[in-house]
Amino acid sequence: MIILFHPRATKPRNCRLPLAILALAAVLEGREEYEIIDGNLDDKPVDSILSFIDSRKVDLVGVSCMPGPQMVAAMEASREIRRLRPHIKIVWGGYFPSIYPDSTLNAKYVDFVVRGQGEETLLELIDALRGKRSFDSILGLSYKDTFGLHRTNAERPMKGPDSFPWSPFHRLPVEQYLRPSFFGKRTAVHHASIGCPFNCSFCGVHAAYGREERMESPERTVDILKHLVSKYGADSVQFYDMNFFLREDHARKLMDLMMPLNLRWWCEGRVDIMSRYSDETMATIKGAGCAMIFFGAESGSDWALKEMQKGITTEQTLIMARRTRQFGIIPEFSFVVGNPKDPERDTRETLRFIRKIKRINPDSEIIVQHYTPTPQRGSMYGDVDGQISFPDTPAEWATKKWMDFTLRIDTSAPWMKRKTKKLIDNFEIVVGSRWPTVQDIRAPRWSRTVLKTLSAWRYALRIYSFPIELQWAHQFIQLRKPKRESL
Ligand code: B12
Repeated sequence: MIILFHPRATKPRNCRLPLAILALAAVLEGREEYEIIDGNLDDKPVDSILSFIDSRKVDLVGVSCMPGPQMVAAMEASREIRRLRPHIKIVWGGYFPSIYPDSTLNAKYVDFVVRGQGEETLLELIDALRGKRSFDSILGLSYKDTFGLHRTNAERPMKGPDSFPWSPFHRLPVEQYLRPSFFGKRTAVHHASIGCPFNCSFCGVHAAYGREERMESPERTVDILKHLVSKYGADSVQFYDMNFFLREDHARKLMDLMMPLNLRWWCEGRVDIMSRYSDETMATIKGAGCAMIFFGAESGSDWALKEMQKGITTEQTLIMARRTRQFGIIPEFSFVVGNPKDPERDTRETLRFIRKIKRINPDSEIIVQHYTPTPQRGSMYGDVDGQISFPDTPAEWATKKWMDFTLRIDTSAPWMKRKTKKLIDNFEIVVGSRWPTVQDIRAPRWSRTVLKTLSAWRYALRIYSFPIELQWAHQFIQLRKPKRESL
């Protein structure tokens, strides 16, 4: 038997379908005996895993994790399983081990790491554990050999979602994952592509997957959505693809097929791609139920965008601020402020730029985060010319310093002056109070009024320092932070 374990990543009220585990379950279905344990629903996942180990023949525990609190939960559970049942093999997969395979393997409780797309690597690993093939023949696998040395096999070429079977939704209590959100009463999640063809220097997606994106066929996306609507009553959906829109013809086809489903939805897009879409396509996107699009605007400085290899311009961001307003779609613009090249200038220019966006489209949701590098595939140094040396073990990643780094709260980066960091944090609280996010459906109307009133003068006069009254107000009014919301 194989155990697929999804450690806790969110508060139970924010939990969503564990897509990684479902993708792996899809290839095990009908082929292997397996169980899914989701720490977001199960308060004592280790006990559940141990009881399977004690009552069945378990060949492997597969742990999925992304950087952040989920990695900490993965670490604690794996450590405990290793301590109590040392004979059980443990494999980690997902964004954390894919980006940091060596740090992951340095942990005594991890035997294997699956990098990038996991379906075929997992099946081949199971075969190898049964002596049917050798570990060194498995693409995308890192492991410890008999001497304890790390072995890193070549990358596995990626396959499109259509190459794999559908997720076995019936293996989970799907209803419990369809949570109320700004988009609807029962919001589902879906990933209609995999990977990303762009090369943004700070992003973890190509670090984990390489530079490719494979789209699911529009027909299959819509069949899956139909299933979620008819069987489980989904009325809205969040698409988790890095780029939900790549080719305009693909987008048009998908929109036409989605239209009859009457879903309200959210997705991620790029300003360079969408600023080139025709008005007709934009109207079709709106007509198919698009309520909000997340754009990585990243910076208000074109030189910083170039530094990040983002491939967009500030002008394209402004165009999308205008176009989303024209078509009645809420844009969510995310910024990673404090570029290492000149953090002060980047911060100054980006804060000014955000004000400009707000003038063009006051409905824009603004996400302000600190510029946080991710080590890239093949990079000789940790990152940023060796200025950051990344932790060697999951335990070190779990310390407060590195958790703040991962969550983009405080990078403690050598290039960032305290003064600049404070300015970014203060601006974030002022802009977030002046325009409280619409996505917090639990916040009462009065709380928004209080925050708007308290912050109006600061925003108008550009006085961001010492926002003590706002910090105080936020202690009573727990407004969800877009993006970090979800934890
Ligand atoms: C959904 C999502 C979330 C959800 C939670 C998802 C979950 N695990 O429950 C929420 C919103 C909570 C979230 C939060 C965060 N996230 Co997030 N998230 C994503 C997102 C949009 C999609 C992930 C997904 O579902 N993919 C679909 C599945 C099918 O793919 P997959 O996860 O890669 O799984 C495949 C392989 O990795 C592998 N695999 C995975 N697990 C396993 C296990 C085994 C045993 C095996 C063999 C294989 C395997 O096989 C799978 C199938 O091929 C990605 C971006 C993206 N589009 O990928 C960012 C992303 C993973 N998140 C990221 C980040 C940074 C965060 C946060 C730290 C953000 C923040 N500032 O707070 C938090 C921390 C979360 C936590 N609690 O630890 C980064 C990570 C990279 C990095 N630079 O560190 C990403 C890449 C976004 C980005 N571009 O920066 N996130």
